[in-house]
Amino acid sequence: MKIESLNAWEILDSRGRPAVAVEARLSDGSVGQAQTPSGASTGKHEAVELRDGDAARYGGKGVLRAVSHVKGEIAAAVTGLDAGDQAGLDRCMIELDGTANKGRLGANAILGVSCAVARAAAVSRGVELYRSLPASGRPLTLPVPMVNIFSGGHHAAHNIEFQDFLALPLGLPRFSEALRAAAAVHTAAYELCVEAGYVLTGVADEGGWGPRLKSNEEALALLTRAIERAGYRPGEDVAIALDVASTHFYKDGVYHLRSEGRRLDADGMISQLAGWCARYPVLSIEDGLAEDDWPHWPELTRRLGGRAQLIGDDFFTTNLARVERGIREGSANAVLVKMNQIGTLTETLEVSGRALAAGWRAVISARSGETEDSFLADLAIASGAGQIKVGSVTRSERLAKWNRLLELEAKGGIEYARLRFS
Ligand code: 2PG
Ligand code: MG
Repeated sequence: MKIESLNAWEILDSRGRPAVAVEARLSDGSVGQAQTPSGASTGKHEAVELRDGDAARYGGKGVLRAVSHVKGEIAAAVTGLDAGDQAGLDRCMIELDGTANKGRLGANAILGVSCAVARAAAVSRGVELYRSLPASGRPLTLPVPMVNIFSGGHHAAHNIEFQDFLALPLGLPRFSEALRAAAAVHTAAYELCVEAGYVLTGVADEGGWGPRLKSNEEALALLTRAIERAGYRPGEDVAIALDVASTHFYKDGVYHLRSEGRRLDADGMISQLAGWCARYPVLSIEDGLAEDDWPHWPELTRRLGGRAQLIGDDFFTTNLARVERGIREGSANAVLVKMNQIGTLTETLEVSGRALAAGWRAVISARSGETEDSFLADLAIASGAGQIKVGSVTRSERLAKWNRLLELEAKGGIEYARLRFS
């Protein structure tokens, strides 16, 4: 089956900002659509999300240029290519763009095409998307969910510095049981906040709670109590995962934990995280240090790597060269994998595959700006990564992914990925 035509248009994401939708049509009549996500706490090494910059439309955030690149240059280049050859399609678009960061055509344009064609190919083959995606060489697994309970930082008006306090239901036997545990923790967290007198009038960007807590540590204490209140054993049934997103409160060698009244250098930050890991059931820390703090990441991993997974998000930006350096230098032991940080499906799978081959863990992740596209759920299964982070258990752009995983669990035939921390 060959690519016959592409169409694209501007849609809105979960923050009401423009995103790219692409439809690919194949020679046998198969059709596939995809929608692109968008981050708020972006790393500076991410591929470029092309925005129009025309202040008269969506404050400059329109994506009509990316849309016209799909319908014009990209369509002209990829029409007639074999839709079953994902690597060939992605290589063609990378070469057509010609920049190191996809800044000319836009990673949003390129990723939209990459995923829409993958979907159309699955339709053409008559199989579920996860069965049609390029084989990772690893067993297909239903991933363990990482579920946002409290938000801070860029996702909740900077109430506290850390961006995500997540439930990691690692001790449950099935995906649906793990998600149910996370939902129970989410409800318990709400009750605890109300009892403590916090005003909860809405949810944060990813559907979790964003109360005006006094400090990051208060969020850790509340989440631990919420796990207990929901009837689970902290650290055994349900652990805590943190996205510190520290790049966003790091300046000139100093980590500014304003809510804690502390200004820490990298060593101080590592000790602070180690202290919290000892007092609370924290088993996963993302971006504990800043995106270019290469000299200190190996020390963080030496200190905490025996107990916790140390994930690079803004640090690695789903970029193979950065992950290779991280592996060489022992900088971390896990990578966050976001398709739009790099801009093609092939490169995304390369990064998760490389991390897993090095004995690291990989977490397939959504962005804070999302759509109803559930592609990520199938990607998490196909990659064999074993973990997925999608936000909370509210808001339909999040549920599109969770509900797709529930559907695939119900249909059977895919093992659940158990996570073990020593
Ligand atoms: C992150 C993501 C998702 P954003 O930092 O991991 O939680 O946020 O998409 O804003 O980068
Ligand atoms: Mg992050």
